[in-house]
Amino acid sequence: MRKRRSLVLAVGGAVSILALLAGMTTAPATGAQPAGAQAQQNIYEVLGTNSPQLRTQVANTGVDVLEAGTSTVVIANAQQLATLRSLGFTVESRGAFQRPLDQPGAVAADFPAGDEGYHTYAEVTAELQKAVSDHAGLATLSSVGKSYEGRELNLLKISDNAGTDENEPEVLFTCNQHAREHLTTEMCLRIVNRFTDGYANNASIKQMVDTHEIWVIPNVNPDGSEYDISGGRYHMWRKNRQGQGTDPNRNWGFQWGCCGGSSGSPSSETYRGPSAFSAPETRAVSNWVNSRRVGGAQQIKSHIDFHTYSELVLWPYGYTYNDTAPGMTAAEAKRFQDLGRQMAATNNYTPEQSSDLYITDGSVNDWMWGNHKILSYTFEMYPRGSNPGFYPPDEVIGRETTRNDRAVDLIIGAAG
Ligand code: LU0
Ligand code: CA
Ligand code: CA
Ligand code: CA
Ligand code: ZN
Repeated sequence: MRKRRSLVLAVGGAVSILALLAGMTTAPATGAQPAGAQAQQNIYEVLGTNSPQLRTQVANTGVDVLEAGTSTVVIANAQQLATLRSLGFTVESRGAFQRPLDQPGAVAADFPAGDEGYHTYAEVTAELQKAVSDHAGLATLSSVGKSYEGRELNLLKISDNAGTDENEPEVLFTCNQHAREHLTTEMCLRIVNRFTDGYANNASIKQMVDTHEIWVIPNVNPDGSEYDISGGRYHMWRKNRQGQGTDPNRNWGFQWGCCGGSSGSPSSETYRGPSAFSAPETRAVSNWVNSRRVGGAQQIKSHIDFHTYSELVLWPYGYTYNDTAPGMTAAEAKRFQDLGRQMAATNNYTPEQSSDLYITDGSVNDWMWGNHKILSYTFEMYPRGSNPGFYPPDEVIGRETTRNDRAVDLIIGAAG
């Protein structure tokens, strides 16, 4: 099966996600918000969700899905709870926490105490600048555009003669579409550092860099990730920071909003936005990908979008349960499966089609493949379950990003 799970409340000294959330109740409010402005949120376990169809039903109520498996752990309000029960689900309470309210334009000094090993947006930008200055000719830094709050969406290119657009297969890595999935930003930084620092002394890295153009966007949703760590504690924030927030991974313009895999309600955690690419972040990234179509040929051949958590390798389509669909032949589906399973064999993740989890529409993978025939995967990184969920301690960054080195090499190889 896929994402499992029971909600681990507290396991032998380890910090559970609920303990983290509970910590929010006592932390002082900071920034622009009125002191103490918080919203009560309740966590529930929805039992018996042992099919993708049932999990899709749960997700469609607009709840925040924390884990989807034989039961599904969600944050739900009273109305969503009533809807779930009216649909016939058995729903059990798993406690409450206070979610801090908005801090518009939040800037974080660093991650909450103990997790400073993670990189804030400013720290990421400094790392990228350092990669360029340490490796002249091997890396260039630019931007695909600005976030809703005006942050540059950094774009790092790694190749020999990086300043020149050479005729080499291109590969894209994107991270941090979802605000709270901070380990993914570290994954993109691992890719940057490995292929720049490793170039001089590692023949296989040199070979990959010399024969490809590797693009990395470490923060697709920098407003969200900065907000999530503002005020010295985590906020469990997922979406971007436009209004009540748009889910970037429901805002892409392929079969947008088609199939019950997103919500039209701005308060939903899977709000698709008022139109495809209404989020400045997805609009900017997609425009840049469109611009890589040179002389009628898309230069980017393969792509991984990193998420957390559940240790999965996912491939399109997400909008349909079917393996094949318009734009996805049986042979193409088999290629996705074969490469997906091959990558999963290197990192011990679970490989499956995206919709085996639940239906999504407007996801990045569907757009990359549907519009550009880019071999596009989602990796759901460490951990497998809710402890430690979205907030693993910084001590695991090295182990859990290195874990994907061989899969990263495979997706580069798959570009040609
Ligand atoms: O966007 C999502 O819901 C992803 C899964 C899809 C890529 C199928 N899960 S996440 O939000 O928990 N990262
Ligand atoms: Ca830091
Ligand atoms: Ca080159
Ligand atoms: Ca090129
Ligand atoms: Zn995600």
